[in-house]
Amino acid sequence: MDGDGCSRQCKIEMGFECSINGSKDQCKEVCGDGIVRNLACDDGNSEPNDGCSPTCTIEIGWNCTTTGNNPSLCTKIDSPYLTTASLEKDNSQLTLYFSSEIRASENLTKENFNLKIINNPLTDPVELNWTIIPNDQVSNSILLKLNIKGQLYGIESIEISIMDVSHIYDPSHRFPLLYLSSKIIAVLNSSQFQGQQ
Ligand SMILES: [Ca+2]
Ligand SMILES: [Ca+2]
Repeated sequence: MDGDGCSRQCKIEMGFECSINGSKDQCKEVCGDGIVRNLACDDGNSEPNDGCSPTCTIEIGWNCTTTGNNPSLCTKIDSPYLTTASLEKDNSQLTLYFSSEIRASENLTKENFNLKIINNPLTDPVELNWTIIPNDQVSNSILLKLNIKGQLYGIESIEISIMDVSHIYDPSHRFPLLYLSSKIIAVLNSSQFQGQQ
């Protein structure tokens, strides 16, 4: 049969090498010749840390594609990063969106986030507290429950930054977020009066 290294015509197929073991030919795919048959990748070398390992497996944090009989092309995967944030109409919940799917580790705490209200005209500042809404599922967002005490004038925003990125992972590669985005801003919805409770 074709595709196992030895063709129907008993020729060694491209990308394989065969040796005679007893009465049978044993064929295995060559790793490092730049031709992919069944292996995950083959970049034509036996070097590690370039995306395709010396045993022709795709290395963690990389993505490899192969077209035709060309060597695999591997590119490093960017870790997820914080992109935008949005608020519920009543400012009770803040959703932080990431560039791709993430998973929050159980060690993620509210202290990993720094949230502050900016542009509030009062000298007596509005009090802002938050808790994380737990989610152990893969998702492209993290939800924070907000508790705002004080008067808002409709010109305020929340400035968000992540203090410690090591508790948010790229789920497919188990990498923590590598890149800290700059601070992002979510505009608070106008004329909310909270804090009666
Ligand atoms: Ca090969
Ligand atoms: Ca390699």
